[in-house]
Amino acid sequence: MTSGFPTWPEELFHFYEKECWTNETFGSMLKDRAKTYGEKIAIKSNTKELSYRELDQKADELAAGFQKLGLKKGDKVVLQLPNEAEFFEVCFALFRLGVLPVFALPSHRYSEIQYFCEFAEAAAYIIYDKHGGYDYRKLAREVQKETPSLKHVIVVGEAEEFLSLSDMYEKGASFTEDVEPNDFAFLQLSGGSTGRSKLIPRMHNDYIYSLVKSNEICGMNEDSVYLTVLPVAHNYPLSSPGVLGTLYGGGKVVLARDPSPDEAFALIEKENVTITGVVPPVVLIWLEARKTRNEDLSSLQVIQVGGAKLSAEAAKRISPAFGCTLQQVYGMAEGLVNYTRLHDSDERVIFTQGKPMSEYDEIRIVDENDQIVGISEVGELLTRGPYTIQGYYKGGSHNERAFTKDGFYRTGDLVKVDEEGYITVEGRHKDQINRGGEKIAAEEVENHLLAHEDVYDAAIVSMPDPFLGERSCAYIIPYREGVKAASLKKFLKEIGLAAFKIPDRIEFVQKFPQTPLGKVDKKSLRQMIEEKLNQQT
Ligand code: J2J
Repeated sequence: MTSGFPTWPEELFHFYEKECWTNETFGSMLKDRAKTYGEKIAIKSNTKELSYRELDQKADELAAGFQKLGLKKGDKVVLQLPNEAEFFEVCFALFRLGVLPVFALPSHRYSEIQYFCEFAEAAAYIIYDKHGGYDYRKLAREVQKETPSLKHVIVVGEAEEFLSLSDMYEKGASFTEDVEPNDFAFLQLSGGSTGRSKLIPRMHNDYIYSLVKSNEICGMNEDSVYLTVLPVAHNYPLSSPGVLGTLYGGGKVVLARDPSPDEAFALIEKENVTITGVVPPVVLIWLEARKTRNEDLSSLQVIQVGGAKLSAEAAKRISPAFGCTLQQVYGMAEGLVNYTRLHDSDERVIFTQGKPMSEYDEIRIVDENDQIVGISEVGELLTRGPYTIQGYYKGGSHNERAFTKDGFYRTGDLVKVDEEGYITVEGRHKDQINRGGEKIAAEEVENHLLAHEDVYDAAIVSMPDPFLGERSCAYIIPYREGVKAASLKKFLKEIGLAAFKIPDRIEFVQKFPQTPLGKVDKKSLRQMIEEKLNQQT
């Protein structure tokens, strides 16, 4: 494997290898499931249905096609596909070939994609032609101009001057993989807090272990039908237990184009969906919609809510409204995932974000000096375990700040833990906005704003929002009077920043409040905007 990947401490590695990991690869897992389940439907999208046998076959044919194109073990490929069956054909093909996909989101634009391609030295970029009214080929043209490593752009649909995915299948090919369970399988994206998104390297072994544990806790089996309403490249719908957990368990994955009640409720009724995972704003919309709509949702056994804090008021309404179990999920693409258990008391399910899924997850709650705090006291959550990374890809000195010397990941989340290990998320000390589950690294957007000729300084903070939980507010010190918020937003859009990162609100000020150490006092800025919002209502 090429450099840039963290090495695990040998002792820990051998311990997990013995105690936890199943020593499978994604490729071997799919082969086994194809043998067991054959013509059973694995994936159903709006346009396509694939049995386990077909998915396995397509993955082989594509792996052979990608190999013929010159992609080889250790290469990286930026993958930006919506919730369609091709996502999995491509993914499993790359897994078999040992090529690592970087899981970009459909909402990413030039700024993010160009960075991922360059940073990962991606050999290929795989896209849909058009989706959600956006033409990804236009983006590919711009990115390819700037990225010498990017040899191929492969398009699902109308390829124009690029390669068409449909020409890549080597019909009837079978493919023998040369991949080990301890190889890194893909690069997931971090929410980030400093600068750009970091890339998270996950191994076949550690990720598959997270599927095994998720399946146990979420009751997944071959009768499970999982509805994917969030963008599938997110770690949560991919693995908690998500699409990959469902396939591991031999169930059926149903892909929704979006989380609207029109789409989701119709699919739950038609496909007899048993479990789905959403973020808090989606469940709020569903709760409202449920009052007036009459689809039969009785197949639903579990609604998972995670990605951002669910209010206790909303949590209380979910089981009565949908006649099923609520499961809170608090996880992170770096590893650790916590679940409330399906038979937990209402109290637990409403007020906590669950407990770690593995008995081998280690949890430390510490104060600012890294001293362990007492039970039920709030502190930062540090964690280490059999599926939590030991470092970011090419993380450099950032790895030293993000991990302790003994390999604990600093989550940046402020939590408290009760006697039985259940965690409640109380806040965050990382400089990030959690906009309804979408994470925004303040510094990334601030740096872009600082590139504007009228901006002397910029500080981005969260502001409370009844629907998304948080939205973003940019405080700006301008060089001159008369600068307009709209022109700054337009500037960010034009440099190709994903829409969810563009500040929801911009406030102009003469100076920023400062901490005693002379840093921007973001706590005061958050209070300032909160007071202003309160006065307006
Ligand atoms: C409060 N904050 C939460 C929750 C995540 C399962 C579920 C979610 C993610 C995810 C994931 C939260 N309450 N229930 O990868 O496998 C915030 C925390 C956390 C950060 C991680 C999974 N659930 N969060 O959201 O990598 O701040 O993963 O550290 O996108 O989201 O974000 P991400």
